Amino acid sequence: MDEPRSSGPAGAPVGRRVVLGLVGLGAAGVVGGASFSRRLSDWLAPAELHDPTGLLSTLPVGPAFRYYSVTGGVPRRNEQSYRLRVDGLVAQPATYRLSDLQALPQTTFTSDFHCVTGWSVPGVEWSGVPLSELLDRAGPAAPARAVRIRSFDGTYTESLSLEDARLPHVVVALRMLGGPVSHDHGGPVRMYVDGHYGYKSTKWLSGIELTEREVPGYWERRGYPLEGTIGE
Ligand SMILES: Nc1nc2c(c(=O)[nH]1)N[C@H]1C(S)=C(S)[C@@H](COP(=O)(O)O)O[C@H]1N2
Ligand SMILES: [Mo]
Repeated sequence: MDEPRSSGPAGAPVGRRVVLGLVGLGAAGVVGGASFSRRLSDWLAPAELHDPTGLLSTLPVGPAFRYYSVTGGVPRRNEQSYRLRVDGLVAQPATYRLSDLQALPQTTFTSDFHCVTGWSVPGVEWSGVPLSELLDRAGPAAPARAVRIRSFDGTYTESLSLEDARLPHVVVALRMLGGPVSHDHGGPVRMYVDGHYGYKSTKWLSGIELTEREVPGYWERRGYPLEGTIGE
């Protein structure tokens, strides 16, 4: 890893102790190199880190998520108001409440998160219901080849081939980073599609519709690849 050289927002040099502290928090690999050439405004405060001294928030970079939303405001859904609809080309359409999803088998795993624009967060823990579980319960009809995913932000959509949708680490995520998925991260329920760029992981999940073919999603209509596999 390159030794980062940088200065804080006020021009104060970022000391070696702070840098080593970041490394101690598991930030190695995202601190330094090309990251430091990014504009300060491209980075949010690393709100996901424990930062008892407040020192980290003076750094222009960190292994932190950006909070993305293509819409201005997103309504809040909670235990009472949350619903997930599974329908389309299925034998058994269903509506799940948060408690229904919590009662289903869960899977937990850790993976690196990659946004296609270049930022990554290493070692993120996810838990949720495998999408394959919901698909099995719905019983896809013979012509179904894809899923269309909707968000209760009212705008964002995504799609996956049925094959990708059945991979074990494609989850309807209820937990992320050791707690319930926060509103800003797309809670109470979001998608996490492992092995694919972040745009495939729809936040504020509201609908899963089985379709005959993949319908390009929000970013795909704006030029992102339909497949979205990391490294391709
Ligand atoms: N509903 C919705 N889902 C979304 C997005 C969005 O703008 N709206 N952005 C996508 C992109 S491009 C990325 S990288 C991730 C970012 O997740 P985060 O906001 O939890 O960091 O969410 C994805 N899912
Ligand atoms: Mo992204």
